[in-house]
Amino acid sequence: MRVQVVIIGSGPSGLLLGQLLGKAGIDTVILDRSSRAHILSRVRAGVLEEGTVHLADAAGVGARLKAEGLPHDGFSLAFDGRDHRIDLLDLTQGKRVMVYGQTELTRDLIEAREAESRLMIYEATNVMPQGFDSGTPHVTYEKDGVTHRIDCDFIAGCDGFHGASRKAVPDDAIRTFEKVYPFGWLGILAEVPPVDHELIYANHPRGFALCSMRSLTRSRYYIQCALDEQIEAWSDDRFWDELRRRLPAHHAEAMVTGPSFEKSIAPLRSFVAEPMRFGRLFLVGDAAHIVPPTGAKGLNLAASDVHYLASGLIEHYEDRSNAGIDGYSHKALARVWKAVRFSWWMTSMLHRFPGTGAFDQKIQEAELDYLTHSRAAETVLAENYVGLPY
Ligand code: FAS
Ligand code: PHB
Repeated sequence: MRVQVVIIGSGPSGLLLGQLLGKAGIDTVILDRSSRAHILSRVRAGVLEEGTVHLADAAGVGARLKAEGLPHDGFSLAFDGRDHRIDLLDLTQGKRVMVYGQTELTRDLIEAREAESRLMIYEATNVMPQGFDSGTPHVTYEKDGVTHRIDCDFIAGCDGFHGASRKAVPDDAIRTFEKVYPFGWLGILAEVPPVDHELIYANHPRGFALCSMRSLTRSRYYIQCALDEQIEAWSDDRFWDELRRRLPAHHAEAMVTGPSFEKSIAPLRSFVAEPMRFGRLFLVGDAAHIVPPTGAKGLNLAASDVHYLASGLIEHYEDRSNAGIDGYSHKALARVWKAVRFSWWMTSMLHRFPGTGAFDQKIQEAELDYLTHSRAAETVLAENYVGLPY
């Protein structure tokens, strides 16, 4: 088989890229090691930047997002028993974010690809990008006991942090930067109305908490937890009690609790691989970078990577110009590092770090105090949260 672009990974990166290239008449195949059902069972991000919404529109999946997504004009910081609202709309002269689950966006993208009869190969094992630094880029994989080969012009490694694409790059050709945080997030989903109409990011001596949502009847909550926490040790009652202890009293009293139907622990890390291009192989999204979810940037960075790469590949085929693909890594990394900084800053400001000394704790409190008394400080937070320009 031969296609113009092989996409490894059927998460938001791979699916968005596949749609944008397909709309431009570029033929692709998407390979994923997981099943369709498993991909659609994953619960991850919840906040989309306007750029991501525009990209979803261009990919032909904007309708349900706009009908069911929740536009949010602001969010609150909660600490010292009180709230402080960050008015995104005012501080950014009209920008906002859209609350819409990554699971739903993934479903919309898969269904759009299927409706356009574009090739998807699930449960492909031992997927290997090859020949990307020579003249014969191709991908091999196994399915039903048979080894297959797909020849192509380009390979998009959209296979996430644990994927095969980044690992296929020779060690001397890639440089990585990493920071692992000494805590994780324990998250639940429950069919209960959210505690507030906007998100609440809480800094509390017992640890960070986040009140988010998927709809007006489905809530998404997180609490900071130790890295060695076991899900089995967290009953719903224990979770709800801990979450309420970390929120100001008026939120704790108003909270509607109920049975969770999803409960998971995610570790937090910052990670960047440079460069993001190796000959005919491009790394996209989590395959190239990871951010702690505090700044709601992971999925949105995947979207801007896709925007840069899709534009470059379309320019290659339509205008016979390689300027876009040659500039992909530099352009993507410039935006990635600013989002990595913001996500690190939000995480540092809102979490309680084990072993933090009295001085560092006072610095964190001063950071929050400065934010609540300076429009300039709020504006910096707001413009990063809604997403820096592409
Ligand atoms: P993904 O990891 O989503 O997709 C990669 C795909 O590649 C998967 O379908 C996988 O099955 C496939 N794959 C992997 N290895 C393969 C191989 N060897 N061969 C073939 N296929 C392979 N971001 C936020 O903004 N907010 C959040 O709250 C948030 N929470 C998260 C929680 C968790 C547990 C995780 C892991 C991430 C979270 N993220 C969050 C980040 C997340 O949303 C990512 O940024 C987003 O999924 C990135 O999309 P992709 O780059 O497509 O990678
Ligand atoms: C979510 O709803 O899952 C979510 C929202 C905002 C974040 C992280 C996660 O910063």
